[in-house]
Amino acid sequence: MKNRIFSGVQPTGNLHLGNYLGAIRNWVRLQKDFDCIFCMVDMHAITVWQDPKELTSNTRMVTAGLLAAGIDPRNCIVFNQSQVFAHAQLAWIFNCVARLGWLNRMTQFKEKAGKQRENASVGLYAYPNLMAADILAYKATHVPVGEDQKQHLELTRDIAQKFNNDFGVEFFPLPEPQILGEATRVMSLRDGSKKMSKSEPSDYSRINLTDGPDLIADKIRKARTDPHPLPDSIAELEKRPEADNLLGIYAALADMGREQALARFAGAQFSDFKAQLTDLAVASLGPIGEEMQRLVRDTSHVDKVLREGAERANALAEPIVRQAMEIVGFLKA
Ligand code: AQP
Repeated sequence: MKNRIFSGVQPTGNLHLGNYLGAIRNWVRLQKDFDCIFCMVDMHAITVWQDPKELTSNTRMVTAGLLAAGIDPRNCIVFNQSQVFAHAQLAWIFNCVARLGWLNRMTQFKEKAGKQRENASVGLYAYPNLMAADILAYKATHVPVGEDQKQHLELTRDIAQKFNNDFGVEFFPLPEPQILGEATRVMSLRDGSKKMSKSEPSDYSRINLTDGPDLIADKIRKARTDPHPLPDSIAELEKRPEADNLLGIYAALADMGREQALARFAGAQFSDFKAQLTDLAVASLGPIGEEMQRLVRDTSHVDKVLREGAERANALAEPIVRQAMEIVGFLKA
């Protein structure tokens, strides 16, 4: 049996370069060697307010992004989370397995709730338990994600371990994170200390997969940098977050190591480097963006992919979650 991958993306806005380099491009490469399940996690999305119409259209758009990037729904399962009830059922069990102390350590909740902690939804706090359920409902063994999700993956392993210990079973596997490539944490183009994110108000903080060449060029031109030429050592680069971010993006898009990219641009002015980065970004993302726009207009195709994916996902998850319910001691009707 091939190892099984589960990974998800929130339909909270347009896909950006961080989602692509940190996650989706790796998924495309892994689909040959693993059984893959890719999920539009709409139940995670509503942990912060989503306009219902936008949630529907974003779910289609994010699905279109996966397909345009090269995810093949004939080989992989592609679906939206809310269509498969097993996720919510298992999440409730995990709400009762995970400890408050564990969730209190989650940095994503702290960042997203910010100073409005008392006003954050209960769902935002319990988000990592639902994520554990997403993965373990399929007994997935590997989870390709960006660096930002590493802590949630560790929590998933803790939950699986505690469930197995509490009930004296070897039921859930402890899934391995796969954090791959040179751009595991792509930062905002406006602030090298913040990650590139769909929900950041400034569109100029990110490159969206649907941005055309002129907009990509403008965003890269206006990306924050410092006045010095690019350095010649990684140690120097790491002291300059914005330069480090742009060079990391270049290396990832060119499929080369950071050292190799730095050797190419050591001593270069940002204007020259940015022009080459723009050409590379346009060449890499342009075809994906165009295909995405085409698929977004073909809603019946996208909906069919999601419907068929949900049926296949349900067939895998339902028996696993049913067994978990029996282990817990829930009486079968
Ligand atoms: N900046 C990033 N760099 C590298 N990887 C990233 N990912 C997200 N941002 C970056 C990875 O993309 C996958 C899908 O992420 P998500 O949409 O489920 O959630 P997120 O991490 O909360 O992404 P956003 O874009 O920041 O969304 P909002 O603004 O709604 O919170 C994950 O594998 C993630 O690691």
